[in-house]
Amino acid sequence: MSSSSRVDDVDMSAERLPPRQVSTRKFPVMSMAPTPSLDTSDWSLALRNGVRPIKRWDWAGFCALPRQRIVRDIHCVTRWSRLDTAWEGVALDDLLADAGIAPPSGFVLAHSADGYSTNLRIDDLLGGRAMIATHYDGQPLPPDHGGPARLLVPHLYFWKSAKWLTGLQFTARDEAGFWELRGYHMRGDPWREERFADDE
Ligand SMILES: Nc1nc2c(c(=O)[nH]1)N[C@H]1C(S)=C(S)[C@@H](COP(=O)(O)O)O[C@H]1N2
Ligand SMILES: [Mo]
Repeated sequence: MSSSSRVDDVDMSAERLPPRQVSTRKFPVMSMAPTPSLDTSDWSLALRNGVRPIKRWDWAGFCALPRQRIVRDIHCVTRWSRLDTAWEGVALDDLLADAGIAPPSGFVLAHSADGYSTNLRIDDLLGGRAMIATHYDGQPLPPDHGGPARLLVPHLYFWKSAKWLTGLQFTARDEAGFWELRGYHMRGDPWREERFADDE
């Protein structure tokens, strides 16, 4: 027997992992508070510019928007990554198009039903880079993972993907959210290892 490795022995996942991440087949639940119980009958998503309301979608209105399916790798700052996760939802591009607006500022604060928030640059949300996901792996998103709807910004560390999304607020400046106020990075690019505020 030859000891040379065959192509299918090579772990192709290595080059898909950002620095110091480890691949897992599990899907851990990471929450700062208990899972809120949300019913789609009283669910809504509010889009605001500062304090000014722009548009609000109820569940039926939100589900009528164009939908996308994507497969992406996700990376948690606690060092686990999960490859090839399959999601379905509404691209932020399509949400803003439905609101009939161009972004009034360069920054967004995402707000969640559990009091969580996280900040994002608008260019990290557009161009097909982010969605509001309602389905995971072909099934409605389980409550522990943010159902009925969560933000999904897979090219940034997973804390940026706010679960139980209830609002998106344009802000004039880049305003820190829950973890960013507690020392985490304002942007959170895993390929640049932007974990903490003082990582370049
Ligand atoms: N509303 C809300 N969103 C949240 C969190 C949270 O505590 N509340 N945790 C964040 C963190 S730190 C991570 S790693 C991911 C975890 O998502 P998961 O539980 O589906 O793995 O959700 C992010 N979004
Ligand atoms: Mo996290």
